[in-house]
Amino acid sequence: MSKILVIGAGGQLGTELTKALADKYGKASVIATDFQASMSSKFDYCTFHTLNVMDKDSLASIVKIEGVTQIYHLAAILSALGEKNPVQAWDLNMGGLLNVLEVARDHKIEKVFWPSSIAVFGPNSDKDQTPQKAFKDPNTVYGISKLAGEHWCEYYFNKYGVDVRSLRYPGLIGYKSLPGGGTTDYAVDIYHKAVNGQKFTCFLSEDTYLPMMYMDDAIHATLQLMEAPKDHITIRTSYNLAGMSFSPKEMHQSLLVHYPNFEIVYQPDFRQQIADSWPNSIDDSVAKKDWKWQPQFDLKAMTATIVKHLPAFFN
Ligand code: AKB
Repeated sequence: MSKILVIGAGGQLGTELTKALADKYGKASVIATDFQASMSSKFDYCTFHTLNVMDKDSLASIVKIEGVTQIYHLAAILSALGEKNPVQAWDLNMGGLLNVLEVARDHKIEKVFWPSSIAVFGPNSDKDQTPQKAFKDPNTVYGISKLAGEHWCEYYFNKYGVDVRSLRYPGLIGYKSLPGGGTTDYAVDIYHKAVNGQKFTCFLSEDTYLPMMYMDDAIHATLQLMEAPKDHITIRTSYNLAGMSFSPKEMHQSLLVHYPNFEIVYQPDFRQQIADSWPNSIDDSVAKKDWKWQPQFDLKAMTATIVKHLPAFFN
């Protein structure tokens, strides 16, 4: 039986991915971990340990005691928060990944998943339909750590045979947990304001296009990548992944269909510069070819789903 360790399970992606793994492989197969002990309340359906990924000995000990065979390492400091604490972001994003790769190598872990991001691209990358192998000059600490991390993943695969797989997620949008510290997170907060009848102040300008993805698509892509036969995986850095692209103005329009009085004001801040350095849209044809990836949600479908479920979820 597989034993799947999720690191950073209490975060935005971890909350939903851990549940999806338990549904797919069985509750007894999943071990959730988070550095905050209070997150245990989210995981009454599976084993939970408090774990700081910077503590390599504790990580190795959980892997040994639980007989872990796969690791999903999701803990990271995102782009906007990273710019406020650059050294801390680098330490966690790089140090955490290296601990996971070393433990995976020592304990002969079968598969590792690690998320990269569209943040690996920079101001001089192609803006539209950014190709898999586009020039990359990230200008955030988060983006630099993700680009370096991608090369570490490829290195551990080539040198030690660690089967690490990775996706360059666009901005992820879900309603089951709150995001923390990202530049794309306006697209999560906006739903909470609309549903609660409040005005939304957007920290990006109205025409800022960014690649985004509904959480269900991100979960499907992750499970699909991890299930793909090893010889189908041709990218050992990280796969481009696309769902949809839109601007805050288009998002406002999609919400006006459900909340005709919903108001938005624009007050761009330091996150505008981060967003301006990222692509408008992504070419994910290599993922489509290698493991038959296909997104299901566009902006209209995502908005209809979220406004239907969010009120009940948070009340
Ligand atoms: C962020 O905005 O920092 C993240 C990302 C695109 O990786 N959501």
